Amino acid sequence: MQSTLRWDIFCRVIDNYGDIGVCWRLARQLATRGQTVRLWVDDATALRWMAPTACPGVEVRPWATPLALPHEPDAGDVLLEAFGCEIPPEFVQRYVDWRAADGKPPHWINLEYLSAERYVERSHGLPSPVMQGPGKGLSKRFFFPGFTAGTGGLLRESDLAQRRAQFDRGAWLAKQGLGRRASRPLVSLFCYEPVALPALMDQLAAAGAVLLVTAGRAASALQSRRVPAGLEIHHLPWLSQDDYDHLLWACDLNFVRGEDSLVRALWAGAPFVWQIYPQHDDAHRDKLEAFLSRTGAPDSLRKWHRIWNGLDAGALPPLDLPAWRVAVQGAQRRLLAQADLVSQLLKFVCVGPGGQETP
Ligand code: TRH
Repeated sequence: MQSTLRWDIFCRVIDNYGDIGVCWRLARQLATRGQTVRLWVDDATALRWMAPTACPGVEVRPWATPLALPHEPDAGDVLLEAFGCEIPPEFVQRYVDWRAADGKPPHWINLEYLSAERYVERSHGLPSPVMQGPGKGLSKRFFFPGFTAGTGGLLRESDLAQRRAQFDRGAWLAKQGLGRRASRPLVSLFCYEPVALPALMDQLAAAGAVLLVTAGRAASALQSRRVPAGLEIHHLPWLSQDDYDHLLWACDLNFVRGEDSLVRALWAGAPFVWQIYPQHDDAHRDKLEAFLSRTGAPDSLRKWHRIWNGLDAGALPPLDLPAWRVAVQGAQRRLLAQADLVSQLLKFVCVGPGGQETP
């Protein structure tokens, strides 16, 4: 049994598009399962291209300072802060008052970044007592996405397999003006500024590939680079999240980055290379290795990742797409057997420790 709840999701855009990308995807999936969502975001610019059409059940509200507090007399049921962003105290105060007036228990969730590292299983679901501010005395709970059954899982729409099966690759490529390239190796590029980009371009030129370059940093990274003979470059406009999926489904090899596009590449099932979001303390090295181990990456793919991420020097090994395809499809099969993130989140909130409905 699933209750209809009202969710307040808070999202601060730090840089790039992962924060808002994950929050929008989460909000949308909650809404398709009958939930009502207010998504509070400090910079909604990217939603113009990422989400060009509204989603019934999701209302995007500006997170300005001071916050325009909702006038509704009724309380939201769940407070969710994405990636440790701090919910404005005036909103927390209102939430505390609402819950007290309703006599219902509070639900305050801290949604964390995705990682395949071991600490995720240990930390998922742990309480974090609030020590100060209007929420003092409450307890937030950590919700960690992840790759194993002991974590919060991965975002995955319930109709994803059906949409994938109905995808018409030829028609989609024709719509992008790529109809005549459909028989050539197609490679999508979504990246930061990888040092090995010229080496990749040389490999793709030798394979007669077409490189489909996403807008933004990937396009800038390519600017003023010499394009080797044999490689064709096609620049894409900003795509909606659904069309970005179509791009991944249409290509033979995908270069992805950050967090959300990584998960989409896994669901696409084609060979991919991930550029991890770099952290100053080099923490991304362990995070990358954990991911490669968790997904059973063969040696050639591991080596490729280390060089692509600037963690090892040396020449890029050849692209070994058949072996990489086997690895990604094996990982996909294992992950599909796990409950998706939104199903787990709803259970996390709706089902108390004893199995009773709590809100
Ligand atoms: O943009 P990113 O590099 O985001 C990063 C990471 O999430 C990182 O973990 C985080 O700390 C940092 O931001 C602040 O990559 P990511 O996560 O793949 O997000 C990109 C989103 O943009 C994703 O939802 C897919 C979407 N997208 C489109 O909708 N259309 C497009 O044309 C493209 C290129 C991307």
